[in-house]
Amino acid sequence: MGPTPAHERGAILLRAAAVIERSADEWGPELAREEGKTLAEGKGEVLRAAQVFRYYGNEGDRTAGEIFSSPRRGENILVTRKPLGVIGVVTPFNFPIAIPAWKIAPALAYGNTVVWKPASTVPLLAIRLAQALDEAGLPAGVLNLLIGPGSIGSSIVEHPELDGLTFTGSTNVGRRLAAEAAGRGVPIQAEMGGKNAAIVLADADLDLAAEQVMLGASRSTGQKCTATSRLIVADSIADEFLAILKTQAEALVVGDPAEGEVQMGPVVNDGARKSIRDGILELPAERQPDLWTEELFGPVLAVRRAATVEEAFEVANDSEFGLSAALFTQDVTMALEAVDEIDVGTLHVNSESAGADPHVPFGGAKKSGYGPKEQGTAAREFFTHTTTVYLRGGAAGAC
Ligand code: UN1
Repeated sequence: MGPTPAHERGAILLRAAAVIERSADEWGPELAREEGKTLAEGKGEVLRAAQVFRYYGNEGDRTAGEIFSSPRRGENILVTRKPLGVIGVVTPFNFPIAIPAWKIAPALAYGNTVVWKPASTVPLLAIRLAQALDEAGLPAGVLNLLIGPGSIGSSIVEHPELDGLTFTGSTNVGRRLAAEAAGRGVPIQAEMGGKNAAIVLADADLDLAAEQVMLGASRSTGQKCTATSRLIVADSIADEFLAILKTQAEALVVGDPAEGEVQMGPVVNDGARKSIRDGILELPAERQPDLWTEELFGPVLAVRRAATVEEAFEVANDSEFGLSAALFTQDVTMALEAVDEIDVGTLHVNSESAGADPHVPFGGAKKSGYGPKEQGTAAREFFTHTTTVYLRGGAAGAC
């Protein structure tokens, strides 16, 4: 009988994409209410989930493996791919439908089954995604949604029949799950912290840079692993730039995300609010440098000045994380130098540090990530394993 053809699996994902897309006007506001981001971001995120499903829904039309020349006559070497099996998916609160989409869509596209534990703060959007797949005709038991406390994540990783685990969330939890998975020989993909720098060089268009830095720091109320949380600004323009940024920060409309004109809603819950506030206000003087190094996961921007471009890049690299960075300059030579010098998984030149597209790799350098990257063809590296097939004809003497 063989496995379900990739095109058949893809057809289900494409139908799910259509359900998600046509539900965006309803689920976007639900997402905003449940998670706290703005209505525009909520709807945008739902549409992004549809886009991710559409991308992986077409995976059957792309290459399924590789063929190599053999050094021996009459032989071909094929590299085929198979699903890992049962994939545990553990997702964070900050993108209640987009992050699950970019884990679950490739897991299913490549023929795996899924046991999914979403963050306990965002069950509604998890249910919506499961409904979309159900309506699209996903067979029962292929996706299993477990709603409940964090301990469910540990139970998933401890399960003897788990074949792979994909996680996005805090560095502490990610490292614990990675250690546990490694101890069991289970492959893991973990996408964790960021402390992403925006570097504004002296020649930058300061208005553009200020607008983008603000977006990077304030969208989703700073609760993105790709958010801009460090600003490095060239000494010579620092006063002018910080004044523009201050004006923009003061103009930001903060409030109830259900109101259309609001640009920044609340953080996810009171615990988050307290830990962000304490991270700034209760910080003893000797621990001030922590603001530069620790991810607060809120709309907080630590600022440093740099005398030279070299120093700016050095300071940008001064982090255990390496998820994303943004560089503002009009000088292509500087941009190319940044590509070489700044150690990150994603580099934005003249745009904010956040953002991801379904067809290109996403993930961090250094300690931001563990295991293969997400999205695009990178996802295939994690959700499949290869079989190298040495293939010769069967008739004796045929070659
Ligand atoms: C984005 O920058 O649009 O948890 C996506 C996060 C990341 C996703 C960021 N995994 O914030």
